[in-house]
Amino acid sequence: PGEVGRELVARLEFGKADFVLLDDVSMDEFMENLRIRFEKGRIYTYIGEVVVSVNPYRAMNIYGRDTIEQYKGRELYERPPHLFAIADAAYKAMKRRNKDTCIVISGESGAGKTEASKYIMQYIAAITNPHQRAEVERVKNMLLKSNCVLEAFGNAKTNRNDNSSRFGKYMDINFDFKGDPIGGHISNYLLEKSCPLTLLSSFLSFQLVKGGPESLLRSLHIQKDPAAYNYIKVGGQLKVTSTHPTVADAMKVIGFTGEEVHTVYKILATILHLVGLRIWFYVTLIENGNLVPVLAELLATKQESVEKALLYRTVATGRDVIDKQHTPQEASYGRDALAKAIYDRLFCWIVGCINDIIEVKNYDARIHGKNTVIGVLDIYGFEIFQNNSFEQFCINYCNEKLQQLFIQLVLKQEQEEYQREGIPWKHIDYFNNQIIVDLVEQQHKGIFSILDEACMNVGKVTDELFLQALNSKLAKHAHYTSRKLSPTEKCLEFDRDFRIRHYAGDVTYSVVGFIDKNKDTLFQDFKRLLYNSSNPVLKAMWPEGKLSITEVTKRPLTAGTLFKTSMISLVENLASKEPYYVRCIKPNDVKSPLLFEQERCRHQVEYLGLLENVRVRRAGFAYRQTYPRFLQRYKMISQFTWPNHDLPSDREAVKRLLQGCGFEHDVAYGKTKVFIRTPRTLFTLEEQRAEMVKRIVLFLQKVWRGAL
Ligand code: AOV
Ligand code: MG
Repeated sequence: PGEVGRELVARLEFGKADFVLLDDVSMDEFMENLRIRFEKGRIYTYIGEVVVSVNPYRAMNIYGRDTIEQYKGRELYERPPHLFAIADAAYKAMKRRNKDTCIVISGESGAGKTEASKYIMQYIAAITNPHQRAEVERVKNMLLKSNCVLEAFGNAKTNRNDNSSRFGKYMDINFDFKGDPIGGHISNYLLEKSCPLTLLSSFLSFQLVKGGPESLLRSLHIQKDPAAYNYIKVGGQLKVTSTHPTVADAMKVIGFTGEEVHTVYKILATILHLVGLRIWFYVTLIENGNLVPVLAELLATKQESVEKALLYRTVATGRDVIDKQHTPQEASYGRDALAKAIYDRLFCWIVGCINDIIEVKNYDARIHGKNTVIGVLDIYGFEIFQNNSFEQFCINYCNEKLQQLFIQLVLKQEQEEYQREGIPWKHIDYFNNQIIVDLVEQQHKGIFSILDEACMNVGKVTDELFLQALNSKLAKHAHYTSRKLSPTEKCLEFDRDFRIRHYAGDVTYSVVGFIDKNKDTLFQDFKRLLYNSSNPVLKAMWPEGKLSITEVTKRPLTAGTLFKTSMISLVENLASKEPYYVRCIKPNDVKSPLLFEQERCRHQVEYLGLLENVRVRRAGFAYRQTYPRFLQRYKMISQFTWPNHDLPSDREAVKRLLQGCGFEHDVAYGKTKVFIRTPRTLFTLEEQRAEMVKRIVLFLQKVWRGAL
């Protein structure tokens, strides 16, 4: 009775730690449990091995050293649900079974993905390298510090999140045979270039305008008064976000040279000045020409070259090469494109440097040693803004891909396996978003292809023509509509709107800017300008500036196609690993630690497919193994199977073994595999095995001594 009483109290107080334990799998019960746990400060709950996390919007005292110790080496169900448990599970699987694993963190913008990824990294760093090997410590330190640098350059304040990731990050951590981290690799996806201003306003104003020493500011020609840069005002004021104040220090610790850090400052200052550079509206002339020498100095090039690159482009006509003057509009476009491109190159260069620093150095480990990987994916979440453009389109497509992966791995594969194995199974319905993925990425018929086609048209290319093409090709698609196709709909207010019914909700996109952003043109003259800089760091960022005008012929791949390709390979990579999932939920839109907005949360639970996840999980089995391997591990716990069995098949032997242990009610026998429903059964088997192994060892030791 004591046990039952405690259990009951715990239940009433904190809700159920695993949604699988709900009495009735309904949306209402699910939400009730989620709410109770959130209100009691239990922000993590399981669905089997999936962690559901609700952003607490307050500091939680659950990430300290003592908590880490509690989770280290434990099985998933032995402790209350936690990110650390999932990190430990991924780590154990990697170490014990020599498998690459990955942790996929998903959820909408502001749901807590980036924070979760950092806690996971911290946990892995804390539990490894018990012998304090210096090289491993170095690698760990680099991996942790790199986060702070990347965030400083790649995060920004948005309406949805004060510290929103504007780039996707996938980080592989490599482990040696001892299970210690020996290196890593970061892949970054689409930095949102269109708003370097937002990024800069946070970074620059904080780092330079406010905090920088006088001499540094002077050398960069930056004025101390932020008002001088009110053109980078975003959302009304120069915003200081949670940018780390010691980015430069962190960069130096990671291994950037003083020279490199200083170049980074110069590049940031260049962008700041470029954005402030004005072109006259009617003539192609620079209005505030005093900035030209400043730019030339910062970029280590000649004044004339800067001016020329801004106002002219070199074109090859037959055998002649001539300088053609831009129109004022072209010049303004070029200037903006340059500012964006410089920022993008800078970011990629920083990622590249970090990768050089953290890559697995030890040649032996790389080539011969057992080298397994844990990947951690933290990407930008699904987002809907007032005005959604190409970037939101890419970001939301990325989230569709990840949802598809989740469906493939958690819902679909699971059910297919039961069918294959001939285990009685009642199919569980779920919404499969493949249709939306296809709408976006399909060859020829998908939106990216239609966009590329529009961009390739010779003659006048406009966003409107692109929209026309969409309308004519996708008119019948259930997840696509537009102003033209449904003129009466309220949310399709403008002629240039089209709407996609995403798995997570309807998003109206404005087609304005799609063509430009997809083409992502940067006049070759700028590339040459920067390649010819006498600053070696800057030069290294622009290798293709080496080509002369007559050598540049190939049309570069479009931004959309590049993004699509990178997403497809990301998902392939993730699918090749053993995945662990963290599903983040945002409790409210006002960053309150107290508010659990029922409808908002319910919507997320719905589109994340969590209820279906519970159903599949509940009807399903936690553990499965082929008969021979199962026997290999557990045959010593039964007299019928140890040391060998004389039954007609391994399947029969496993059956006999499990009957003997009294687990008959908790298992099912497939064609090639045995399925075990609850993890507890497996723990019991493991315990019995450990006990037998101990006895066998003792016995052998006796025999051995006797023989001596
Ligand atoms: P995101 O990564 O999911 O959004 P973040 O991880 O940046 O969201 O979380 C947003 C904010 O919520 C953080 O800045 C914290 O203030 C708070 N928060 C999140 N998780 C926790 C936690 N475990 N404990 C305390 N506070 C937390 V985006 O990057 O926008 O998709 O593109
Ligand atoms: Mg983030």
